[in-house]
Amino acid sequence: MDNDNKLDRFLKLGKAGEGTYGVVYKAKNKLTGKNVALKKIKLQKFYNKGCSEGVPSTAMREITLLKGVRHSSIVELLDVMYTTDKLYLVFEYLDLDLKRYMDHSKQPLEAELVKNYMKQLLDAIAYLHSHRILHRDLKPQNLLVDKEGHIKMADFGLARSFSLPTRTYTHEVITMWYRAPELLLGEKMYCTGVDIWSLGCVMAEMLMKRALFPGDSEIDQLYKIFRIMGTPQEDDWPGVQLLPDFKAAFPKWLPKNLRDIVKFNNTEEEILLKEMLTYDPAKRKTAKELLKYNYLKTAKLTTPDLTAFPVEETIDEAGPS
Ligand code: INR
Repeated sequence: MDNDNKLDRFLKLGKAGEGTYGVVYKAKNKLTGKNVALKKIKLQKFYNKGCSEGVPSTAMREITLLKGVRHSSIVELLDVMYTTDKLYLVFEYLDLDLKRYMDHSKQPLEAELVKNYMKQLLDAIAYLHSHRILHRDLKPQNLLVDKEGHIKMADFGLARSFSLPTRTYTHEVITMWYRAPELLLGEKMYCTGVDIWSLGCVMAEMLMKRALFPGDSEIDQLYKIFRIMGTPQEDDWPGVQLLPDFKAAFPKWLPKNLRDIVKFNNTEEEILLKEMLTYDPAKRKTAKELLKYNYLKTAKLTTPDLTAFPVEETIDEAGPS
């Protein structure tokens, strides 16, 4: 199949965003009239080492994996096109990400909307983890929302085939606000708990309308966590002092009550968030366990308030009249 011709099936409508590895365009499938997200990834020479036809085998393996992922709360990878120096990933398209939605809303998200989103996100994470896939970079920018109340994860999985970067392809700094403490302390054997921590940070942000731990460097990130959660100790997190980047000289902060920082709507909400922000990754509940919590039993599809987001007019199938 000639991939250059395949690309002609899409009409680029404009830039949607910039992911970690490449620019994302809003595009239209000329045949079906459906909008898609077209993600262009420039392949560096490095990735081509030892690979036939210029396609990095690790990336291709990962993409094969992604194509097998099917969940209502994960953006669907529809197609993959590649040339010698570029990869094009075709995804389903959603008009808005959670970061923009939160930036534009005047208040913290409604309790019912937070619950709705948490149910869908934990469901998606349980699905990914059951397929032994870690997202590793959950954050509001990677969570796409629609007007019906769905939320979908994007920009995941690829992070595994390319090593954890510190900057995007345009040299933008990658946020550490959602990074789990075990990662910040240099744990190499991290597991599914890293995604639960990130999701906890996202939940707190939906309730506060600002980030819970907005660090601007690795040490600032750790200290932002420590100042609220307390400096981790051996009694609540056995083995923490043995992690590569743990320092005996860390200031010893006492834990604050999260209730004094996050304005909870009810106790069940507070219980769920506290579980997700448990220090010891071994004690942190899994997505499957959290899905059994009472809080989520009453979750239902709740629509976001999109009055501040007029639906932008795009060229439709018939073209401009
Ligand atoms: C929007 C994005 C809407 N939709 C930014 C965006 C602003 C407004 O990145 C996006 C995507 C979409 C998107 O609709 N589908 C996907 C991004 C990505 C994958 S990725 C799929 O992987 O994060 O670049």
